[in-house]
Amino acid sequence: MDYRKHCKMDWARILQNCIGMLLLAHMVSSESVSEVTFSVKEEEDASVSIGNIQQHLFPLVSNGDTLTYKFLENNLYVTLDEITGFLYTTKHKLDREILCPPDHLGDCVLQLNAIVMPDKYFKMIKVNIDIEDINDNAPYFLENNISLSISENTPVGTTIGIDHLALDKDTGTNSMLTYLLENSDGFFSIALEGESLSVIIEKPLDRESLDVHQMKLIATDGGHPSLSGTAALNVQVEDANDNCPVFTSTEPILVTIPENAAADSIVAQVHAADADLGSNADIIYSYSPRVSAASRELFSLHPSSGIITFSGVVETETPPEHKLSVFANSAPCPPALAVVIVYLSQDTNQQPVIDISYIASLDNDDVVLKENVPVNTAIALLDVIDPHNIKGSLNIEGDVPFILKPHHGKYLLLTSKPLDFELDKQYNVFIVAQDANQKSVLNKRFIRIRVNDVNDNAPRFSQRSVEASIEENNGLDTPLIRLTATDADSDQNGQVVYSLGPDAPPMFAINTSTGELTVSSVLDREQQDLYNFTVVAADQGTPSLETVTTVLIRVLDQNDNRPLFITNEFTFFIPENFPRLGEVAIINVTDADTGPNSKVMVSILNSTVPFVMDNARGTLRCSSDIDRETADIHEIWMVAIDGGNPALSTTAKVTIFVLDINDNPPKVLLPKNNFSCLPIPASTAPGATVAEIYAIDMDAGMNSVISYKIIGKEAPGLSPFKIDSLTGNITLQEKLLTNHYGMHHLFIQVSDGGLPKPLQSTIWINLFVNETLSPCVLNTVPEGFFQEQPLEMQNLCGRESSEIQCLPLTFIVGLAMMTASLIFFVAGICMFRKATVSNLRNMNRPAHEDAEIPLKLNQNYDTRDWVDVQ
Ligand SMILES: *[C@@H]1O[C@H](CO)[C@@H](O)[C@H](O)[C@H]1NC(C)=O
Ligand SMILES: *[C@@H]1O[C@H](CO)[C@@H](O)[C@H](O)[C@H]1NC(C)=O
Ligand SMILES: *[C@@H]1O[C@H](CO)[C@@H](O)[C@H](O)[C@H]1NC(C)=O
Ligand SMILES: *[C@@H]1O[C@H](CO)[C@@H](O)[C@H](O)[C@H]1NC(C)=O
Ligand SMILES: *[C@@H]1O[C@H](CO)[C@@H](O)[C@H](O)[C@H]1NC(C)=O
Ligand SMILES: *[C@@H]1O[C@H](CO)[C@@H](O)[C@H](O)[C@H]1NC(C)=O
Ligand SMILES: *[C@@H]1O[C@H](CO)[C@@H](O)[C@H](O)[C@H]1NC(C)=O
Ligand SMILES: CC(=O)N[C@H]1CO[C@H](CO)[C@@H](O)[C@@H]1O
Repeated sequence: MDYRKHCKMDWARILQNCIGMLLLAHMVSSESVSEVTFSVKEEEDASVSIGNIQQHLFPLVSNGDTLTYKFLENNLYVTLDEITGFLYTTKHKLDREILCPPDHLGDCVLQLNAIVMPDKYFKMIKVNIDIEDINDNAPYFLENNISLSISENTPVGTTIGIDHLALDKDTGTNSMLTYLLENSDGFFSIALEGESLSVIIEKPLDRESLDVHQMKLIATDGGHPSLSGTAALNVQVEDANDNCPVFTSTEPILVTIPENAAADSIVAQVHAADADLGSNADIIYSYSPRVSAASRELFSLHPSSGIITFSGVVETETPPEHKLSVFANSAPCPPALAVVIVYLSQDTNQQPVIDISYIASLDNDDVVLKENVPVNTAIALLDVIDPHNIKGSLNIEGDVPFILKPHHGKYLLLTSKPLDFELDKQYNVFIVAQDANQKSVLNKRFIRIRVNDVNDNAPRFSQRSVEASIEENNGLDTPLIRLTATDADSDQNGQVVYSLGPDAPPMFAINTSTGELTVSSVLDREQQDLYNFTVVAADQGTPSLETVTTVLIRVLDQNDNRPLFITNEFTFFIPENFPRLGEVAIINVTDADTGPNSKVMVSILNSTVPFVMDNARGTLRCSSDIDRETADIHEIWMVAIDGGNPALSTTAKVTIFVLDINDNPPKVLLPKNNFSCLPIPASTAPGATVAEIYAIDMDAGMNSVISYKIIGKEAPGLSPFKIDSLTGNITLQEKLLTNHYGMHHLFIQVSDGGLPKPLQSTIWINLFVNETLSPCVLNTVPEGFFQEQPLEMQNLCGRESSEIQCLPLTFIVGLAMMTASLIFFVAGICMFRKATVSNLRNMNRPAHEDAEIPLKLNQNYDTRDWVDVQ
């Protein structure tokens, strides 16, 4: 500033002198004024010749006359030789940078006025000395220690603006600066674009390997030889990962405003964007420390909006140009730099002023609107005070949901669209006064409109329905699932409270604030495997808005149920000679669990039984021959095991009664063979039992009831012997006479009572009748014989009713018992057939099995079982 002032005064003096000279020049004839121009390099030593005035004059001097030359005014820098007319430099060096201040435009010319004497040759000469710039000033940095901090993950290629242009007092190429970075090791380069200098990252930074890069920034001018200035450039690598603010425009913003612009009018707005979210994207704008105090006073920068407003207080010495370097700070990023250059124009025209009267309520100078205000809500009344009647108009800049509507010569600011707090919480509305052509902005005002929340959003569940599952036999107060609903409103209006719907079973509970659903009792899948109920999310606005979602809780199975046989003791009846792999019975097993826990395998515990379990069909089958005569009852144990882990099991007892089939013919035990012979004394009394036949039958019931009959004899004719069909006792019928003497062969049929076809065996009974008892020896029996009766099935008592009386009482009792057991048996068969009906029906069965087989009552059989089974 000092040199500038000094310079100004210098020029004022020169100007004064000039005016004096001009007045003088008016007195002399205009022809007597001429102008010469010399040029001299600045900073020359003393007594360097600049040029000669005389050379520029016509040789109009008479003989013997000598001309003398003289400067009109005193000056320090140039002397004029009175005689020769030569101009010389003095010990006061011509310093172009002092004589012509840096902002001086055009050539730097020292203007002097010389006069030529004597009077008869009087002439005024305007001497212009063009001071040529030499590269005598080295570039310099205002700060010789520049510090930057850069986040280590700032990507390669990022440009970081630095407000550290070097200065050079020379002009022209002598002040054209180029910049060079030394010791950067390839990490950084420096770039100059227009007015802004920036550091460019060339290689990925790694704070862990090098946290401070100490480099040298060199500015070199374009002189010959060139000069340079240096500054230390230290880059601190910050350990952070963040996006950094970036100014939307890298070009300097050039603004011209009238000096007398209204106070608080908006000059410009800088805008930087940070790709981060939330508070990481907050940007604070600040002036670079190099912005002068005067500029700061004149232009205030709003730290959050980046709006620069004009204070309106312009002093006479306020410089016309203001370079405002604005940093966008977002820790820990290095600040981004934008440059705003404001020129104060001395246009004396008064600009139109925008006057705002607010209609809507204000809070801290901001307009506050509820988000649900209708379209066309009036916000403010605006007026243009236009002293010079420019006839401009008011307009809103940019795309905002507000319009200006002319209103009795003023303007109403109205809402033009529905507002939504959830979309935009705040609007910066710029009102501009423009001239009639809408070309230039004459004035600009700014209204900040804040939107207040109204409860216009109901909570929203992220899913329409929610599903969760829990294993049965859960612990108490087990957390099931956390429901979350969001509400786009703010504060109370957005605060969500959860509750259970009216259809929720009492064992469920929900935490009103966290939405965590819990179950407070032990669940049993076998009772209920699915719970389907609603959960309500309500906000806290007035009135409150709510949303309902459906919750589906599936109860998962645990192996907590044993397999169950339908009874613990099964009783089945099968006929002997049952076919191999024939189905004995269906073994029903149930398991209340599900999945593998309910897959039941049934097996037989006894290893050596003629039965197998067919799990594929759930049937018990025969595995080998069943012979009632070997075993008429099988008691086996079965176990049912489910597929759970650990598995559960149940055992059941299965009793299988083997029903008789007439598969054994009677076996004659006595006499031993066909050749046994019995002597009968002739004196034997009639009616005496002379011989007995004893036969047995392995079968049971009627199948083992044996009857005897004489079916043939030798010799033919009337035989004195008769056989008791029930006991097999042979008795003498009449007194033996001599004609009876000799051998009697009786062919006896021993028959059982099986139906429909009894089984028989035959035996010869040989009786030798003689006067004396003598041993009887037999070697042969008759080959053929007289068949007494046709071989056929006979009722026990014969067909004639007259023969009934022959039956002894015991037989009738036996018959009654047999009838009774037959009834039980029929009932048993019905049971048995009921269980096996479908299978048995299709089976190829031997014909005799259709017969009704009476049961033989024995110690292994107990009628009590019948009661049990039924
Ligand atoms: C430059 O500044 C840094 C940090 O502010 C400091 O460490 C360094 O010593 C300074 N260098 C000079 C030459 O002043
Ligand atoms: C809801 O959950 C919160 C956070 O876990 C807890 O502090 C609060 O006690 C719970 N409320 C109920 C009623 O359990
Ligand atoms: C749950 O109940 C709702 C309403 O009663 C019904 O629409 C839905 O189908 C049910 N979901 C299931 C899986 O049963
Ligand atoms: C036994 O199982 C069969 C076939 O699975 C079924 O039809 C029948 O009803 C069951 N019987 C009982 C008593 O559960
Ligand atoms: C089968 O095993 C049970 C118990 O071990 C036993 O009481 C029963 O007599 C056995 N049955 C057969 C036919 O071996
Ligand atoms: C006795 O002879 C008859 C006829 O030859 C024969 O069928 C029967 O088996 C014989 N009985 C015995 C016990 O040898
Ligand atoms: C058959 O003979 C045996 C032996 O002599 C005798 O004990 C039995 O009482 C006789 N039976 C009849 C019905 O006479
Ligand atoms: C065949 C046989 O032994 N016959 C005898 C019958 O009895 C008389 C007299 O007692 C004997 O003389 C026979 O030999």
